[in-house]
Amino acid sequence: MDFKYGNPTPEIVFDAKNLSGKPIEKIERKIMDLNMIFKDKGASETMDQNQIVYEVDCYFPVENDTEGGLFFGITRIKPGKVGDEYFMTKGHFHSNRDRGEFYWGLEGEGQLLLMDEKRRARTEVIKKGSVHYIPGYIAHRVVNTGDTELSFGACWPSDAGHDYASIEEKGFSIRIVQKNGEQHIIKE
Ligand code: S6P
Ligand code: ZN
Repeated sequence: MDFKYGNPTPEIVFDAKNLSGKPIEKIERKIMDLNMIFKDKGASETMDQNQIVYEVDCYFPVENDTEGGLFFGITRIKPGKVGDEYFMTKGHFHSNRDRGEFYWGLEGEGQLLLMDEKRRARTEVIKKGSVHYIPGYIAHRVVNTGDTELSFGACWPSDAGHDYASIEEKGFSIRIVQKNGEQHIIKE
């Protein structure tokens, strides 16, 4: 690594729309990848399975599982609903449960769902300028409750790993749905 002062070229640059610079890994999640997370399976099955729900641009400067390293990402969630439930990320615990993470809002508005291993859940409003510290042992999911794209940044340890299976199996204990034009939190 080059430590000279004033290197004019940043490793990567980001805005609310994308991440660029060094090789960026791009992940797309479509309705077909997310049928199991929404409450209304009938509604998701009738939708265009190729419709993109969210995209993630990731910068992995070190190998996966490196102790002491960090990863960086930008997630963009489209506006939309499956039945009355807003588009959202899969959500996960970290495989190494004690690893934390930062999220920060870039554009749009939504809710960050946080849930501990006893399934106690709470929400934080995520929007431009909001910063969210997600401690270890806490599952996290973001829901786009607005009618524009919601984008947010994330920084997490390179040895955190992702446990999606626990969420696919049991879900979160709360969901965010729209009723009479307003967002509501419902308990499972
Ligand atoms: C990684 C970090 C984010 C998510 C992204 C998509 O630890 O939390 O980059 O990967 O927001 O969410 P999910 O739940 O599908 O990984
Ligand atoms: Zn995470």
